[in-house]
Amino acid sequence: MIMRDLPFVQGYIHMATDGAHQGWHERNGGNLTYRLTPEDIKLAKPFFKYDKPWVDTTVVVKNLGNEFFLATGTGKFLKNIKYDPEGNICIAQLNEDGSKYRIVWGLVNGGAPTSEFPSHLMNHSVKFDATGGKHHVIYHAHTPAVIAMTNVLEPDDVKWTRALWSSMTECPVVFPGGVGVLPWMVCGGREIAIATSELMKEYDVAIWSFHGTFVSGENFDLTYGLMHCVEKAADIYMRTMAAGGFKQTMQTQNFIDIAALFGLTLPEKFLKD
Ligand code: 2HA
Ligand code: ZN
Repeated sequence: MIMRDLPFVQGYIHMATDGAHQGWHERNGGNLTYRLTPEDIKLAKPFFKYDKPWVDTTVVVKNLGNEFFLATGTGKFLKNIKYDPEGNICIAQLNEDGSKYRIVWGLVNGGAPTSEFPSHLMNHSVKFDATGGKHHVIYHAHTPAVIAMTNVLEPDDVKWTRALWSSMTECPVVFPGGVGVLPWMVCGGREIAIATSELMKEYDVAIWSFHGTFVSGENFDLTYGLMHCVEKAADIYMRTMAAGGFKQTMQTQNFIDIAALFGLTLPEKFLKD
């Protein structure tokens, strides 16, 4: 068996490929990170090499000390991962206090983890605490309908959550916590990492105005499905706007009924008329 055959690497490759087919990853747009389980580490360890230098993470994520992450390489195209995983993705190990990382596998032609690695790490850190270690996947995509929607709807968590929930009945079931929205910020840096991780304390979805979407989830399927659901709802919203706007839509009572049927708790702030 080689590294690319391991189940978690296969899951990663499938997700990146599916996202590319959706049109969410033009050029080197978007990135995906996965925190390895103890079982993954056991399988992958024989392939690790410890000859690369430690590099500053620019953010300190103490609760992730010694964890391993499978990550997209910076500048790499997600569509190419399936043809050459070793050249386009890497596994990075964090040091004891979560302030540095080193590449232990992959990026065989050189390179570094995604430019959004600080945001990914901070999101992993927040979600690790919030879910008791259940969440393993952080995914960033350049989702066209969501980006278009940031041109027409102000960055307000309540307005966005209601707009998306109202666009498709499944939405409150798939993201009962709602979505958080950031105004435009410089990408790739510490500030946007901190702002996104603040939203991730409350939500599994963070929208970056004029840029794209960040989501967090337990595994590849659920995280991809969340991204897909948010993007589809945004697409329906934009189609409706293009067709002359909403003539009728879902009401607060409809959400309350869905919550009762599915045993969900929907935050009060999204249930005001
Ligand atoms: O990886 O998507 O936000 C390229 C990006 C930066
Ligand atoms: Zn991006």
